[in-house]
Amino acid sequence: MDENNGQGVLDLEFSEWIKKIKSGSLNVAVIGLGRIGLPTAVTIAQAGLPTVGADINSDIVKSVNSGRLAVNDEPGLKDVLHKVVVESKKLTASTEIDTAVRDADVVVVCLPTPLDYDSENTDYKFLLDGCAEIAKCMRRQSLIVIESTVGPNIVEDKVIPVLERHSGMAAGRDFGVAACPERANPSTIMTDFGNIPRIVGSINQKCTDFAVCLYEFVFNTSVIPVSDCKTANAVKVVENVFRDVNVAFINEMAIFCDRMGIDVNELIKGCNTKYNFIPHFPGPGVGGPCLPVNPYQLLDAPEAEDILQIVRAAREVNTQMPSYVIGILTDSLKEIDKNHADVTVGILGISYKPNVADVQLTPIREIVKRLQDMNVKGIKIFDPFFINTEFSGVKTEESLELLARDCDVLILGTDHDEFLKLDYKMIRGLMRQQGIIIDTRGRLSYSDIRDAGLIFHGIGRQG
Ligand code: SAJ
Repeated sequence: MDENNGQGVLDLEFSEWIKKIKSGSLNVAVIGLGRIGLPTAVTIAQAGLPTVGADINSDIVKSVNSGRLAVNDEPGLKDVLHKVVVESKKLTASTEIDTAVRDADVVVVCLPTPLDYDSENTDYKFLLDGCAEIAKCMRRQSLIVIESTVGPNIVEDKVIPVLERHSGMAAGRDFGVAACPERANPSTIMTDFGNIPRIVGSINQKCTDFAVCLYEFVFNTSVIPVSDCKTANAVKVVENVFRDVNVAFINEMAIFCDRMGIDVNELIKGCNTKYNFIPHFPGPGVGGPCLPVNPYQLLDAPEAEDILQIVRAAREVNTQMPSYVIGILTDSLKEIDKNHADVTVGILGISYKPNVADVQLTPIREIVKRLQDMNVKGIKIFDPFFINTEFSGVKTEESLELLARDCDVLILGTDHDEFLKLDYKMIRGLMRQQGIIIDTRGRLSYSDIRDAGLIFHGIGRQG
């Protein structure tokens, strides 16, 4: 008999649910201890709830159970992990899903939903296989919360059927399902948890009420209930697709500026004097775990089949930006009467966005691949977050100076803070004659580069 006299938590009255949470006797499982899952499990345990995390990666499980981080790249996570594992002992981890789920009142699912780039479909295998395992051992009247980012149709059309088929139970009658998609950003997750509101939808009012109460208690942030799972999941993907579309818009405006002889930075600055303009900035393409993936999660839905042209067009624009950068390089070589085979190209920055060590779907990978296909004489890379590693078959340099030495062209791929104030005279001295700098991020000073005797090009930039 469990402490609820054989009842499951969803049999409880709301007042009993609150009591169970506040007394720290609500058992929680977190399935998937990756970028989001581990900070989520740690935060739930930090709120005093006994939490068991599960991950197929035994190294992650081992490091969690020792209170150590395998990779310490999330500010604020390390200390809290140690506290909840070693001191309060509220968090343990296992490689077995049933060890985590069998005593759990709530199961939070943080499994990856990566994009299969060739088919442009999201790969839901990890999520659905994980849910099948959960279904086999989940408790009657437990609450399953999907945090993984999925298309708006996925929980209702795929996840719930898998949970029902492998448990022999009926959603709503025998167990609850809610969606609370993660909204934290890599490198600021632990602060985002308390600052960014959460959106919760579920299959019935009781599950919504219970999930809202749990997330408000654990994450100490505002939790917005919506009508159902599909609405919650639509909010998450649409807020990022909005960003992808806006980036595509400004990328296309930058290309138009190149043809018009308008400086896109001046254009954006002018537009931004209007209260309802939301500034976005041109770049070499769109990377990261979210923006290049979320549009396809919308487009995957059968209901999207003959519509969402703007979403599709935005993806077209953003995925062709690496080619546009290569075009700028090709045109600039004509100015110095050189061709690809004569030049060594240096890449400044490979992360998908500034000041993070993250190359997930970075557009710079496509730029390096295009340079390799063009058989340029040499390719060099420097990124302060990736010293002495290898990226797309290229060993990264230890310093900016080693990168610039004997380069003909430098391409700014990522606007890390340390690239924003470069000593262009020093760089010119290291580069070969008539050095070219291509700024794909619109962040470098045209005049400083020109004054140092270097050729400058950018996306939509005019001197
Ligand atoms: N990008 C541009 N121009 C822009 C904005 C972004 O080219 O004006 C590019 C970036 O260089 C990057 C990609 O788009 O390659 C994505 O940039 P991002 O700032 O959206 O960074 P992400 O992928 O880390 O997005 C996450 C999202 N958060 C979640 O999904 C939970 C996004 O909603 C946030 O707005 C973003 O973090 C953030 O603001 O940090």
